[in-house]
Amino acid sequence: MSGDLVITAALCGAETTRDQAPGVPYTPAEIAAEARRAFDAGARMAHVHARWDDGTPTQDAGRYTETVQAIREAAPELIVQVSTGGAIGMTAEERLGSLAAGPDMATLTCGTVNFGRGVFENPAPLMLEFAHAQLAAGVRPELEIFDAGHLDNAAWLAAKAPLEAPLHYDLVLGVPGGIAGTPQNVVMLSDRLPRGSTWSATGIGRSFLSVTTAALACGGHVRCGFEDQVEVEPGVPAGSNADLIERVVAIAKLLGREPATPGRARELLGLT
Ligand code: KMH
Ligand code: ZN
Repeated sequence: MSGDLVITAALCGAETTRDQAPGVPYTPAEIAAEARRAFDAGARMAHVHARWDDGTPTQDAGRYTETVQAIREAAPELIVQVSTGGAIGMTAEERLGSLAAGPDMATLTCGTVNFGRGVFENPAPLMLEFAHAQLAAGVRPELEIFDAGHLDNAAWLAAKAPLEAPLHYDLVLGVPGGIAGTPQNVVMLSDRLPRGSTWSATGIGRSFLSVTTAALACGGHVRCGFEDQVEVEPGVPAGSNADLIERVVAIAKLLGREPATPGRARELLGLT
């Protein structure tokens, strides 16, 4: 029987460095190899950030295209979702560079949020601009929710832009500055989503276990990877994204859930 779980591998992010985890991939070839390992471990979607060879984050269209092509060659069945969040301080125009890579999906953050010592800026006009850019590119959005009020912003956006319901959301909990990574918050946020929505949850850092377990128990999907966690247990860095994905698969199994086939994952996320 096919499972109903879509695990997203957030392969490198924009902020995680090799000082934190030596296995963080930077180049297109490294990111593609990690994508393959992630797929083999049970991931069905890759959340992609591009980096230059020295690890500097970039939204450069050419670098993204190279990275996405390498992923598609290494793991053709993986759903490819690019970031339009980029890194703190990037302009809106810069951030939209990733759409040129021809992804299946792209992130769309539903509001401004403190982000560690910085501010991740997503004012209303930017949200609308990004929604229209994604519609024009034929890319399905994933609405990123970093705080409870972002759900209200998402509802505002869905009323202003012709986004096709049901929409897919990622609840990101545990960012310093955003909503705390607790099981109660997973229940509260997922309960507030419009009926019929699909959703995943991401527990940043050590909120991983409680957020992941709550999401799995509530019928949600899960995102994990070097962008979100660097340790498989306190003090032990993951060697690969696959280590983090295997942990989700193990918890899921205990809760009677298993990864969807690649085709089922596309159906579940409205990509067919
Ligand atoms: N790097 C963060 C500031 C996304 O990918 O859409 C934003 C981020 C969200 O990673
Ligand atoms: Zn990201």
